[in-house]
Amino acid sequence: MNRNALDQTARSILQKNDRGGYTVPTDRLYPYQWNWDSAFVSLGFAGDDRARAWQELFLLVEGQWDDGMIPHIIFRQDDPDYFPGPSVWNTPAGKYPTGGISQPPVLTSVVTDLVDSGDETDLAYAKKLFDQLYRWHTWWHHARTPEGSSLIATVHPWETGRDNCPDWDLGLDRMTASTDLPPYTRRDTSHVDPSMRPSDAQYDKYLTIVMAGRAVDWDQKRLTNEGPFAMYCPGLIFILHRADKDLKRLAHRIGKTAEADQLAAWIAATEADLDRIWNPDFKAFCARDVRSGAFADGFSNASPLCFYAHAGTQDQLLATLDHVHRISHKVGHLMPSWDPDHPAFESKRYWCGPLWPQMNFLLWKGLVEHHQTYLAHRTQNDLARAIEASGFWECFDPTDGSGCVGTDFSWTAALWLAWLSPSRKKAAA
Ligand code: 9WN
Repeated sequence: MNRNALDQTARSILQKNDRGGYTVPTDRLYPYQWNWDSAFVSLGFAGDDRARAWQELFLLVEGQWDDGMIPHIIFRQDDPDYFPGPSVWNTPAGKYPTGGISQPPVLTSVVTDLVDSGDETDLAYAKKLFDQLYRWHTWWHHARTPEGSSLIATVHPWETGRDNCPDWDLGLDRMTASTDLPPYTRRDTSHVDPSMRPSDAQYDKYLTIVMAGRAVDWDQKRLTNEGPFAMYCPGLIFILHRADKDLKRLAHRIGKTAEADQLAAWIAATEADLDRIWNPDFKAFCARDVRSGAFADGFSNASPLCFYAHAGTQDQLLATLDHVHRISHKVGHLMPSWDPDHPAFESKRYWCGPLWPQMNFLLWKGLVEHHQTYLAHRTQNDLARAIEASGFWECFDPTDGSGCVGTDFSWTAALWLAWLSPSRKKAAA
């Protein structure tokens, strides 16, 4: 398909997935508003309609909990197409029912991107969102920090946005699936090819963690300290670290001095503790089990987000580049979600191999900001080629660029418009 036609298709996908001010990731498979999906989608609207871009974000923060968490899903209606729905999560009543965990805080950096590429109206919108964003950052740094750690951990693979990445096998293998799970029917496997989705055994464990959240009445600090699963995720840590820095800049700009000081303290504490996720044998930032201290032993597409976060020593960044170069020779399309040299690599199974548009975008930003021109070009151009050849899929097989899992996907369409299309407008600059 030629590039002008792709612009039109991308716009029509966003229109089709628009549910009146917020956008579902794709029809049927994911029929609700998801947290980091909406952040990327906002960039896609921003080139044509700034007000609509901001509306996406304002509707997302409507899901914020009293404790500050902005949840990973907002259930504005009950839709039998998705499992697990609101009655399974059974979270405390807010304006809407929601999921009981969060997702990578890209939202903050999208807000500051819109301010950087915008005008006084954008700044006014950002000011209105500031307090809610700051409360969310406070929540991460309090509710998700295990005893003695300045790095945040996660309690559920879904919270990382990288559901069945082999990164999580360590933590999932340590826990046992509850034998008391109510009988349930997965819905995802009836919408898409089941061989591209997580396994049933993984779903039993995902559900077991949800039940553990319910058992502590969704007390998030308790879930972090006592829950069945606790792992450090380089993706979450690096995305929050960048978001802390971006929010600090905004805080200074709008005169929120005390908040800027607190953000500076979190930034310094994260930097001082970063070796906690540096795997010295593998020489990369890797996921790590909180309770056993064991490291994952493969390179994921979250490992090189140290560039996006502007974190790590010179030696750590160089070793990370060596891994990205190694992998760039193994696949036709950078950046696979899991290491092609690892036995758990599967080129079409969700987070076990496929390349993900939103992860490429974050990695590209980091590489550009570090003047890594060749690899930056690969992450951008390899994805553009895959979209041109295959369409707007949720993710792509990195070996041949064919599409995987969901079709007509919102973040793929949005990032095409904001970042990949030759006719792109300023939003994601
Ligand atoms: C669970 C919506 C979401 C993305 C995640 C992706 C997938 C959900 C699922 O879909 O997760 O949150 O049911 O598989 O892994 O990154 O936000 O697009």
